[in-house]
Amino acid sequence: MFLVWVGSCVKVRWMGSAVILMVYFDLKCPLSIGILEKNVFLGDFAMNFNRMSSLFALVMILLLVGLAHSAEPEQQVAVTIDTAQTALTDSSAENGVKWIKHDLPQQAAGHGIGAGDINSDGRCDVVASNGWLEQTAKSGWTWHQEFSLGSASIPILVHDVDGDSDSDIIWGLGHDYGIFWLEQGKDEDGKRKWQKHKIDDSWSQPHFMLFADLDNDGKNELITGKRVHAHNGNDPGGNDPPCVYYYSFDAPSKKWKRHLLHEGGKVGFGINTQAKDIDGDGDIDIVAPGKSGLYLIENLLVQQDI
Ligand SMILES: [Ca+2]
Ligand SMILES: [Ca+2]
Ligand SMILES: [Ca+2]
Ligand SMILES: [Ca+2]
Repeated sequence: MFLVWVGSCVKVRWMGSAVILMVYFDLKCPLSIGILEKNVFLGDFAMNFNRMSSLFALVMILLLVGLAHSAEPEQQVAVTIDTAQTALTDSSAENGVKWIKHDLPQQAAGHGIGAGDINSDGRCDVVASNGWLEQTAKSGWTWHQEFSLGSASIPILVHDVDGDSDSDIIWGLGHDYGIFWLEQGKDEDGKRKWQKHKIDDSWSQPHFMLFADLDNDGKNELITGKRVHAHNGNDPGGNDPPCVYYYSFDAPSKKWKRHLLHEGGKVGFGINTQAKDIDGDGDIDIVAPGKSGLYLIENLLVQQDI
């Protein structure tokens, strides 16, 4: 396709993604409106000047360009970079909070990230898809390539699942089926080893998960849900109905029990679900934003007038 630009092209949100809306001429049609996403041409809406008056065509152009410019701008936080001190200043924070940049080893780069004290030395470590970064006493990092989680959720959770005082790992496959946990243990030589257990692989795209005590028993439950259209429907099970569940762990049997929070509707997870007592009645509720909308899942455990 041969393109000649005749107006501005603008960045807008469309179907949950950032796209470029452009007005152009091509050889087949004098005037077209097209959509471009990450260098991939998605389609166009052609108009023929021969069948329209010039005045009407001009009005259409102005309306479309005006609509594009009035689209909601992406929220931006201004960040200035002080290269001499490798410090970042967040202008949205009061009193000018400064962030000092620390480079982490590249082995930790990939899909999925989490943090927690893996080796119980009191220092927080970083967990990645293919291993974990041990924070050393001198603020350095040592890479341990001890497992392979796949395209893991964000976050990967570090938690002592079985209550034996060492940290285990919980994650979901953010773009496939499956929620799992890695049990930490030791082999005959005292060397750390990991054993993989399945929690649930009956639904796909558990891209985000969190802990909260939903039943007020003093122990946190694992809460997660389907990230609706995590890859715009192209992941395995990507067009299956949304769902939200929480899971409780029974230590003697080492089994997880699934509890239903939502099925059969539109409520799913995005990438930043929160668990808070929104209505102040003494139980934890869930606020779930995502591509299918923004939802409050109200906990009815405690029902009292407030
Ligand atoms: Ca540690
Ligand atoms: Ca453990
Ligand atoms: Ca609980
Ligand atoms: Ca509540």
